[in-house]
Order: sequence, then structure tokens, then C-alpha cells
Amino acid sequence: MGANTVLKTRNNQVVLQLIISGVVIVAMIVFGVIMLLAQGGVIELSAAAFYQMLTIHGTGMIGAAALAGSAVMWYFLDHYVNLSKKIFNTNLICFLIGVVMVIIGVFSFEYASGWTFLYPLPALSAGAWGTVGALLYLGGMLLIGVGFLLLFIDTGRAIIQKYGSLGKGLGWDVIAGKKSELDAPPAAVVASTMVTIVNISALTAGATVLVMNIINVVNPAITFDPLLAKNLTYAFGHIFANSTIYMAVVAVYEILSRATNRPWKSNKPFLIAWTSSTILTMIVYPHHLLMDSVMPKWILVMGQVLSYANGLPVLIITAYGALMIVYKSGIKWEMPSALMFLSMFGWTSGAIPAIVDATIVVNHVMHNTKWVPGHFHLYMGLGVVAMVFGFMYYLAKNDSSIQTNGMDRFAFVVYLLSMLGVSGSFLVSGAISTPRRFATHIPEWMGPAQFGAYSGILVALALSIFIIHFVRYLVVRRKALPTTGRAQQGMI
Ligand code: HEM
Ligand SMILES: [Cu+2]
Repeated sequence: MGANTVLKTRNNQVVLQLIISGVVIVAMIVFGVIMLLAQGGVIELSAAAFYQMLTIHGTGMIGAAALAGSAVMWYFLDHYVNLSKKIFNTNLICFLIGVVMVIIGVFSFEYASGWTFLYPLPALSAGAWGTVGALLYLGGMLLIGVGFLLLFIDTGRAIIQKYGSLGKGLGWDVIAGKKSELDAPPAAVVASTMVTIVNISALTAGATVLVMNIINVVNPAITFDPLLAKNLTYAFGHIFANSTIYMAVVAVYEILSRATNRPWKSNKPFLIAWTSSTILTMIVYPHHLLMDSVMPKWILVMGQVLSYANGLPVLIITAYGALMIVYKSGIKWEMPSALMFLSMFGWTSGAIPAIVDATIVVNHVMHNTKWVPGHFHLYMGLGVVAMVFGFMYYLAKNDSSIQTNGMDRFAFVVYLLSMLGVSGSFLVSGAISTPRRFATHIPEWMGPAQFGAYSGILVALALSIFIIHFVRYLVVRRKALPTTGRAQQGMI
């Protein structure tokens, strides 16, 4: 009985966070579709409304991906270390209050700086929005950031308590040969340690630059070095957005290893890959500053060269591991494992156009085109999102006896094709030099935008079917204690 209660409360928090994220993702897609319809010339939308939607879409998607990713990571990490449920809850509360502030700032006070709130834009809007809107948005973001910061401080504390240090959480003693591979920390712990390290750095940079912006909005006479602000902003934005995939990928390790009844080994190459990506993820953000000629040249060169390798170590080791673990395992493909496998495809294919863009010569031509949203819609939309919904199917399967049906499989295919449609349309737009973040397009640019809009509607439909399955599970688990034998097994 004790164990049942524990499982149920732990799941309650995780499940709540997932359903909120799922619904936010679909709601944000609606704004995405409206933006594309406007760019495609199908509907009329004022430029002000477009930029408000762009702001809310970017902020909401990154926020939802982070919230869902952290729920996935927390759920599995909690099997191995002793996490605080209070902190987990506090993060959600900060998130919800912050989101309300952001929404009011954007829609009632017309704040529209984009999710990157690049200094000194929040204070200098040429009359598009006022102080209140900026303060609500920046304050809301700060609150969300502080919530996540608390969460990662807690994961760090728990990992250190169990393994001795964050270095040991990454398996450095195993890499150094002091400990056998058999005693290496599990994959979920290694990934969580990486995320803890990079996100504490990212959120500290983010909070600093948010406070700088807030001071400047309140008193424009107090100014800051814009180049420093930009560095802090992209250190935050690049790392935090990237971390969503490193949190959600824990589901790939845990779910594929359960589906195949094979362990996901933390061997040396795996540990080295995660340590490399820890460092690379933190130092490649200057690729967002390649156009800033005042940046020291060596930093830009480093940003370019290392960007090739940014996520690659973990991506390769994970994609290869996924192939190996499935190979001749006799795996029975079900929604969770199929979505995990799909996410590997989305992540890998999204990385390729990113690598192309990280080349300075290409970047000069492509950077402010829709090529950029093209690559990140691939690896977020078909990578992180697939991992998150795959995890939702996994929970439903483990905790209840409800079955997936033809609708779910149909939605899987629609999701795959339509998300490729959205991302592909962005890449095509980029290839024909359509600038990103333009409220209106010239006729030559409209075709791909329209195609993307209609694909986006299908993505929303498919994800809604995924959500319906999850809601069916929520209804079942309300009625009974959700522990079945399988859930117990998943607990260890
Ligand atoms: C599936 C349907 C989706 C549609 C139709 C859509 C549409 C759009 C559009 C039209 C833009 C603006 C492009 C421009 O610069 O002109 C955009 C930007 C963006 N989207 Fe999406 N999107 C979708 C899904 C997602 C997902 C799943 C995520 C992340 C999890 C995401 C994250 C973002 C971000 C971060 C931006 C950048 C905002 C900015 O430039 O400030 N989107 N999206
Ligand atoms: Cu980046």
C-alpha cells in the first residue's frame, strides 16, 4: 500500500506537468499556423499581432518543451536518486504564474520582443509597447527561470549525494579507469548530470540578463554593454533550448531498454560522448553572434568549428545505441518505442541543416532566413516532441490497461508526415532566401508558407489524438490506484 501511494503521488505531479505541456504545445501550434497563414497571404494580420504571436509561440514552445522534458528526466532520475517533490512542485507553480504574466504582458500590453528579448529592445519599442508589458514579460520569464534553477540545483544536490560529485555523475572515474564500466552511473543519471551542469549555467546567465533588462526598462538612463547582454542572452537561449532534447532523451534510453529487455550500457564511449557534449553545448553559443563583427575573431572561429561537433557526440552515440539495442531484439513495436525511434530520426535529420548553417560562409547567407526555423522545427518538432509524447504513451501503458488503437497509429503517420511538411516548408523558404521573422511575405515566398500552414493543422490534429489517448489514461487512473505489476517493475 505504501509503495502504491508513493507511485501515485509521484506520477500525479509528472502526469500533470505532461498534460499541461501537451496542451500548450497544441495551442502554440495554432499560433504557428496563424502566422504562416498571414505570411502566406491567406489571412490579414497586423504586424503587431504577428509579432505578439511570434513571441508567445517561441516562448511557449521552448517553455513547454522544457517543462515536459524536465518531467521525463525527473521521473526516471527519481528511480536512482532522492529528489525533492516539493521543489518539483515549486517549479511547476513558478512556471504557471510566470506563464500567466507572460501571456498578459504579450496580449494585454502588446509586448512583442520575441522570446529572445534582446537588449535593449524591451525598453526601446518605438511605442509598440510600454513599461508594464515589458515588466510583466521579463518578470514572468525571470520567475520561470528561477523555478527551473531551483529544480536543477535539486537534481545536482541529489546526484552529488548519491554519487559523490557531478564529475562522478558523468562517470569520470570510469573514463579514467578507476572504476569498472559495470559500476558506471546509469544512462539516465549521466544525462541528468549533463543537463544539471549546463542548465544551471544557462539559467544564471539568463537571470542576469533579465535583471539587466528589467533595470533598463524601469530606468532607461541605466544602460549596459549590448554585446555583453547579447552574449548572456544567447548563452542562455542556446543552452536552455538545446537542453530540452537532453532531458527528453532519457526516455529513449529507458523505454528502448525496457521494450527490448536489454540494458542501455553506460560504457566508456557513451560517457565520453556525454562529457564532450556537456562542454560543447556550453561553449558554442557564439554561433549566434557570427554577424557581430565586434566579437573577437577567435571566439567566432571557435563558435563555428565547435558547432559542427555541438550535439554530435551524444546524437551519434544515442542513434547508434538505439539501432544496436533494437537489432535482433525481437522488439514488438508499440506507440512508445515507435515514437522513441522516430525521435532519433527527427533529431538526426534536424542536426544536418544545423551543421550546414554553422558554417560561417553559409551562415552569412542563410542565418536570418527561414532555414534556421527549418532545422530546429525538425529536431524539436520531430525529436523532443516525439520523445515527450512517446513517454506519455509509455506511462499510459505501464500504469493502466487501456490499449492503443488504429487511431493512434493513424495519428503517428499523420504526425510524421505533417511535421516533415512544416519543417520542410521552412527549409524550402530558407533555400529561396525568405527572411525569418518577417510578418509579411512577397508573393514569391508565399507558397511554402501556405503549405506549412496546412501541414501545421494536421500536426495539431495528430497531437490532439495523442492527447486524447493520454486523457483516457488520466480518467482510468482517477478511478483506481494505478499500480499494476508492470508499473511496479518500472519503479526500481
Ligand atoms: C507543428 C507546427 C508548428 C508550426 C506551424 C510552427 C510555426 C512557426 C512559425 C510560422 C514561426 C515563425 C517563423 C518565422 O521566423 O517567420 C515559428 C517560430 C518558432 N517556432 Fe514554431 N511552429 C510549429 C511547431 C513548433 C514546435 C514543436 C516548436 C518547439 C518545440 C516550435 C518552436 C518555435 C520557435 C522557438 C520559434 C522561433 C521564434 C522566434 O523566431 O522568435 N515550433 N514557428
Ligand atoms: Cu545555438
